[in-house]
Amino acid sequence: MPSEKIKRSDVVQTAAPANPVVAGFFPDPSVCRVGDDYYLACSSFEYFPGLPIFHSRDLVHWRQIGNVLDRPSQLVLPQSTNSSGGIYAPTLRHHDGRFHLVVTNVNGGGNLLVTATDPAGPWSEPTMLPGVPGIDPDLAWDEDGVCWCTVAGVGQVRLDLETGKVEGAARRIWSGTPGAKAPEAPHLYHIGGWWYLMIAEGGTERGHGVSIARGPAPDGPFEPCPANPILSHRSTDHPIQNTGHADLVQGPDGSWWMVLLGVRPGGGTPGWHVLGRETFLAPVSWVDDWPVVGELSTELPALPWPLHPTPAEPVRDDFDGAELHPRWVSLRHRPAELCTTSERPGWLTLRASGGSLDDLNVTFVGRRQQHFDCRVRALIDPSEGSGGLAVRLDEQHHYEIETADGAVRVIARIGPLRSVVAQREVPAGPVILGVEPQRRETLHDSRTGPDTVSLGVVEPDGSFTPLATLDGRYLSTEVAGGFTGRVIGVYAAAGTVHFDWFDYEPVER
Ligand code: 6LW
Repeated sequence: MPSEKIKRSDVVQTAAPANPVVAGFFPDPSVCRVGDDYYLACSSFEYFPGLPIFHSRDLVHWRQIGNVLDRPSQLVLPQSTNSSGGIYAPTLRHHDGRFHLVVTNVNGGGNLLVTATDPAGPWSEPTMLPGVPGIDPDLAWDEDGVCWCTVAGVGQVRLDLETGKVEGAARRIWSGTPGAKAPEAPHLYHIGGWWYLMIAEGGTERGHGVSIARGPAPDGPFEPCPANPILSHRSTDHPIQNTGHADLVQGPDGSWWMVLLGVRPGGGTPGWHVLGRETFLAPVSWVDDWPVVGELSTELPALPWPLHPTPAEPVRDDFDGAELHPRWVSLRHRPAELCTTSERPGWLTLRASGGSLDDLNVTFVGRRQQHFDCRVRALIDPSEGSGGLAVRLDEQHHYEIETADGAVRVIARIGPLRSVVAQREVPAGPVILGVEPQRRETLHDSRTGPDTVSLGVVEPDGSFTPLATLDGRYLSTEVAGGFTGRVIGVYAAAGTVHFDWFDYEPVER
């Protein structure tokens, strides 16, 4: 078939199973197993819809089946919600025939519970849990059906799931390893004859780790594992760093596994990670009734059960359907009047609300950057306004290429500084804009950044002309701070802009 006849939406991305099992900014994984099926949910912070949820049959191939909080009635992220605020770490469990998810909205009412019979949705309206203090709530049920809710710190309450009320005051059940900061992300499990309390500690940066304690009852008393932390990559040169915030699950053959967050820093010193905190998988064995975490590497061990590859993702989103794929996220909300595929069929129409990506209320819709090297393109019709294609970390850290009135310009916002770094004229009419992050393979010296980000236009002959190639470190978590990662997407800066399609294609090097 001649290549011009191949529809871009038929071109697919294939991925061999490898760690991370869910690449890009998908942190704080919580996992549960129901028969042969596995489900996993991650944090989403200031983005709407919230709480991406994935399905797998083999623990290594995961496909996003929806978002748990996908209706404005379930998820209120006030305009004042700061980047890396909003929706923090969830716990996903299946109990009595229903999926239960507890999570914290740090900017919108604290802890909440939602339930569903189908994890792809719809999920219930939230039950607010005003008596549950702090962040990182966990759920576990004992033999009498009592629900124990454990939170960062590490405190615990008994919870009535019908009313959302707690019984008694929160009780401190463990403080983690003496001297280690931030005991958080607790998960409580009844395995064999013990109740295990697993936590993250050391902070979610390079010192991050996983520790565990066990006791005879869900409320303790707990004795710490002599081998704590049972997982940490602190002080190592391991390519996966910041490892922690874990959850346990059994494989199809009864073996034990851990999902956890980690990052892949690049560049020289101190190392910068640009894809956010990602979800990894590690094997677990048991010695003397304590879990021992096996090799965590970018290669996965051979699995003794059949693999179920997920359908490959098309490179192109052509905006032909009424709904956007669940991978698309907006900032804080997505009002239909500002973001719609029904105004011009086959196109995504965005109407400006804020003036630029510096604004909390900018109209932006994007997807996570999931590969170090990728090629992103979008066809924009700017005849009724201005807008473009952006790589976003937060309001203070973003690069974009924007078009209006027969011109394109590249804008860089780094901390308090904003600059137009390149501009050029283009023929009037629709323009194909492009962004290409590229990992640096060679370190010139100890200060070399992790990657470069080229922003430019596609010429009528199909070639890509970069207008600027910028250091990617400024769009890294080590520079910007916070808990998220890069999101690449389209936005409106003024008036109304229309996008015919958006391509995201990993580049093999
Ligand atoms: C989350 C905490 C953490 O609540 O980071 O790495 C926080 N662990 O448990 C935000 O993701």
